[in-house]
Amino acid sequence: MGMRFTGLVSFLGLFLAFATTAHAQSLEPLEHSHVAVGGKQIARAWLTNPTDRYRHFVLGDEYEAGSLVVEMQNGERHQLDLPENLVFEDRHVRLADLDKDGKDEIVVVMSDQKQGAALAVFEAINDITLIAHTPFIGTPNRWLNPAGIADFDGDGRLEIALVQMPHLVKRLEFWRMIDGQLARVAFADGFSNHRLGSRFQKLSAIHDVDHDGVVDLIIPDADRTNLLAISLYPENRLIRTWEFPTKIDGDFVYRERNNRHVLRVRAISGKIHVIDLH
Ligand SMILES: [Ca+2]
Ligand SMILES: [Ca+2]
Ligand SMILES: [Ca+2]
Repeated sequence: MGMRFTGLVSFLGLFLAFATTAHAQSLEPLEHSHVAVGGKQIARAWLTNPTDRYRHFVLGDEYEAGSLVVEMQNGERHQLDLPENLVFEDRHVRLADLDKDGKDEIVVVMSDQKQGAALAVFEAINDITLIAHTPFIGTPNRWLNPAGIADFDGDGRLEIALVQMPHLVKRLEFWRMIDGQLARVAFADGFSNHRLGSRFQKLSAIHDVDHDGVVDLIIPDADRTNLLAISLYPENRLIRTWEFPTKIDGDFVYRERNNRHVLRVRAISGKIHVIDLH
């Protein structure tokens, strides 16, 4: 497995690097997608070039993105066009310095026609290059939804939280870049951060719920009727539960107000619940 995975990464990296040439195609952000704004070498990054070649449509629109565009702080733009077997099954790109080299990496869900989704990490310096990805799920039309990037265990390195198959398996996983590879460092079943067919992917928030100096992940349980706070420090555990009268739906809004943090969580009824996190 290890060798096969390593070989795949190398091959894919080569292919994708080769595909990043200048293009005259539209660079407009994908409809219903979000442009990421960076403070390091990347100014902005977004998904573009809608395609219906991967007929899963888990995010409610009958397209996915075929390309990724990165605008650097110096004004240069790079575009990466995926090969026909792949799409970006995502409406967000996330910028984070996963390897602590002072430059942001790009974190995005990439799906294969035959193997379903993986979480991919791209480098953008003079070009866009795939540097790591989680193993593809292995079956078409199986998806994962990222849940947040933060130092969840207080070791100074970032972890990426994601839910594998949020409509089926509902497994929360934490991954970290170690020696250029993504390694899974923790997982637990019983979580979901997406409703099938919904455009909303941000059913999660990052906050130090128990005030121990290490941030925790706030995320719904498997049927989205309880909101849970999960801590990886000093051990993996559930630290708080908020019960909801109906299913949780819609992007969470996290705000600081008068030195207090509040989380606005929408129920599927449309009612907004305001949680005071202190
Ligand atoms: Ca970096
Ligand atoms: Ca960490
Ligand atoms: Ca904490």
